[in-house]
Amino acid sequence: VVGGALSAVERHPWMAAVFSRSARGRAFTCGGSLISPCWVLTAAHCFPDGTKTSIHKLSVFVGRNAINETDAQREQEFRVSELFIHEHFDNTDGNYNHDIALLKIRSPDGRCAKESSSVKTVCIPEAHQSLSVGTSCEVTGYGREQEGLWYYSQYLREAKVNLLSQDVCSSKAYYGNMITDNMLCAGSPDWSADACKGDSGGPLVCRVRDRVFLFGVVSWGEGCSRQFRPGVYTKVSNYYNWILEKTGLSSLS
Ligand code: 4AZ
Repeated sequence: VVGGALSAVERHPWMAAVFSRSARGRAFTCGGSLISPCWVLTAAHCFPDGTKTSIHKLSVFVGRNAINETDAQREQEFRVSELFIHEHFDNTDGNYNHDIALLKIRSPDGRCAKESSSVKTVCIPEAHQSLSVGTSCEVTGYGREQEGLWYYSQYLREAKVNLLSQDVCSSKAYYGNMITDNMLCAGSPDWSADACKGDSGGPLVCRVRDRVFLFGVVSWGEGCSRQFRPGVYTKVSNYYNWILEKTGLSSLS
């Protein structure tokens, strides 16, 4: 996150961190959001091997403030028992269309996430619900604090960004025809705040009548905090029924 502030997982208790085990140990891979005790929503592009991804190499933490420090008091660790990548995820145009995936999580003793002050689920907006242009939302993540840095943030950070209209975001001065109806754009008016590398998969949340909803999944952008290059997010409300179908849950709000 660029141009934001230090957060605290208690402020965004649905925040999940996805790690993947490699020859060189455990590597932070992506952010995610806890949408029900057993399910984390993230981005499809976090899994470049697609459906061939070895789920046994994945682990998911919730309730964690730092990516490189354990916090036994707060955190809960899980393995992944199922991975659903959206069937129509497509990057042939370089724009990550349908950039959404679900992880089913389970602890070594077969449990799902347990609610606490640092671990809670986030609401999913109803199918095709949209908010008005200019709505202030928040993006969180452990990603870079500046585009040019080579390292991620050590601690969870948050920034306020405003929703942009589809027309503006797909105008020539912005992203043109890269923006599909499955995406939404958000940025700060002075381009000072944005998601950045390492924030992918993580939440863009907006408060509606005192409840917090997951409206976006960090997906892509040209660089970070560049003028006329807002952050692009997967439009979660388009996937309400897809999420119900894959999780088998009967409601999400
Ligand atoms: C990335 O590479 C990335 N400024 C994520 C978000 C944005 C840019 C890049 C948005 O993961």
